[in-house]
This record gives sequence, structure tokens and C-alpha cells, in this order.
Amino acid sequence: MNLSTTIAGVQFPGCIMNAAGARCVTQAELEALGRSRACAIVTKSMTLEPRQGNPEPRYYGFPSGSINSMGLPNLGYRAYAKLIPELKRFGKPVIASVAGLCEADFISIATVINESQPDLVEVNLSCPNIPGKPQIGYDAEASERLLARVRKVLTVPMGVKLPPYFDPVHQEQMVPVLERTGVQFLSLINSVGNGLVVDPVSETVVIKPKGGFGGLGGPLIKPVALANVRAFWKLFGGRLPIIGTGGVVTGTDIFEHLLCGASAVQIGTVLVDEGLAAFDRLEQELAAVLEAKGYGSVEACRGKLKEL
Ligand code: RRO
Repeated sequence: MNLSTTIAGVQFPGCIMNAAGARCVTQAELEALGRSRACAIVTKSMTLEPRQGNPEPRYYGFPSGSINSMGLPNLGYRAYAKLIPELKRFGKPVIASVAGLCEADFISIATVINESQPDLVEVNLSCPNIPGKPQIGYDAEASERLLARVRKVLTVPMGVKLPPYFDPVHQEQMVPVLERTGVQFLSLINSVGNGLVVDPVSETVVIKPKGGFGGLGGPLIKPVALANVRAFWKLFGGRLPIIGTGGVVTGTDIFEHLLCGASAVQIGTVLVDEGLAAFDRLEQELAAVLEAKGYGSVEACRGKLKEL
């Protein structure tokens, strides 16, 4: 079964990669992704300075999903700029996830990271977990200003990781922004921000930062992820490649993302829970689903969701 895919002109040997944040902070984790069946290596979103992140516990998994408030723990962009050329030896695309605590940070980081020539840059406009910092992707004007500046300093393809939108008007507002700033792919969606999980036995929240509020991931967010993939697929007439993220636990979940219009998927919660073996399992499950359905490739079923 041919599970390869192409995003913004870059060839991927498969269609399942890690989501930024999941097992991709340290050199050892990034190299392990390189050796795994992941079709790409996506870095943790990087900031100007190294960060420890928020106090623990800051991640909690439960049967229907996960909640996190990691707070951008990462090595700082200088470390990733050094690592990226080495990671390319694994022979799969390297995606640098760029974040920042203010607009100027994104520009400084993108300028330097571009010199290390990742295959793609994913600009994270949707971290929900920095106290006092709203998700940029919910502000169309701020997103446009930032993306226009980042675009200017990049020579590699630029994509954007967006937050989930819950109203079609907000998705429609982003379309001209993404067009005018030359965005070449979308990663949809980041975690569903500012959820709250309660443990009724201990009568407490389950993570420490921000009074227990954090980004939701895993199976419970799949319908929101699929809706955003489908909405943007339709808004762009299928011309803008989309990486679907949210609720992938089985090969069938990936098939659903592909039907909605995704060209590839990223895995977060399941990768944290299950480890790198998730890539092998999901690849086999997806191949079996596509074969049973009579599709010969990712491309063959992409966007083919039927309406009633
Ligand atoms: O580090 C985090 O707390 C985090 C980030 Br940057 C993000 O983009 N999404 C998320 O769920 N957590």
C-alpha cells in the first residue's frame, strides 16, 4: 500500500508523523523519531530562550483524551538550529515548529532556523497554555501581521498550526489572511484550549498550572478536528495541503481525516500514551482500511467525504 504523501512540494515516505510537542523536545527524542516509522520529525515548538515549562503535573491522560498545560518546555531555538542538519540524516522531512512569546521572537527564530534548512516550518499560532498570552490564531489581524513578517525571512515552505475554530465565520476570516501571507500548508488543530478535567474522587483538578485549565487532546476532540480539516479543505477548494491532528487512535481515525481532506496526520495523545510503536500499528491499520475500501493510496481517498 502506498502511504506516501506530498505537502508543499515536499515528499513524505508515509503519512503519519508526531504532533509538535509529543516526544520531540530533546535530542534523544528527536533521534528516536528519526529511527521510528514516523514519516517526518516535527520538533517541539521552540522559543528564543530554553524553557522548563509550567510546574508539574502538567499532562494528564484519561480514557477519552488528555489535558496538558506544558507551557512550552523546549531547548531554545539555538539548540534546534544545531540539531536540524543532523536530523536530516534520517532521510525524512524535518519540520521546525516555531513559537514565541511575542511577535518579534517569531521573526528572530524563523530567521535563524531557516538557515538550518528544515524541510518545512510550522508556525504555531495556537499555544493555549502561556498565562496572559492569548492564542494568536484567534486574532486575524495579529496573525496576518506576524505571518507576513515570518514569510519574508523564510525560504523554506511555511505552514501554520491553527487553533480549533467553532464558528464558520472565524474560519472564513482566516482564509484571506492565509492567502495574502503565502501560507503553504495547515496543521489542524492544536489542542482545544482551556478545558477543565475534574477528579471527583480527590475533588481536585488534574493538572497544576492555571488552576487546572489546559488544552484538550485525543479522542474527545476528533469531531472538532475533522470539522476544521473539512471546513478549510472546502474553503480552499482542496488546493492547500492540510495535516490533520486530533483524535487519531486507530487507522480508521486516519482514514476519516483523509476523507475530510487531510494529506497526512499528526499524533499527540496516542504517541504519549503508547510510544513510538504507535507509528507501526497505525500504518498497518491504515493500510488495511484503505485496502478493504479499495483505495490504493492516500491521494485516492483525500477529500472524498460524501455529503447526504
Ligand atoms: O507547550 C504547551 O503547553 C503546548 C503548546 Br506550545 C501547544 O501548542 N499546544 C499545547 O497543547 N500545549
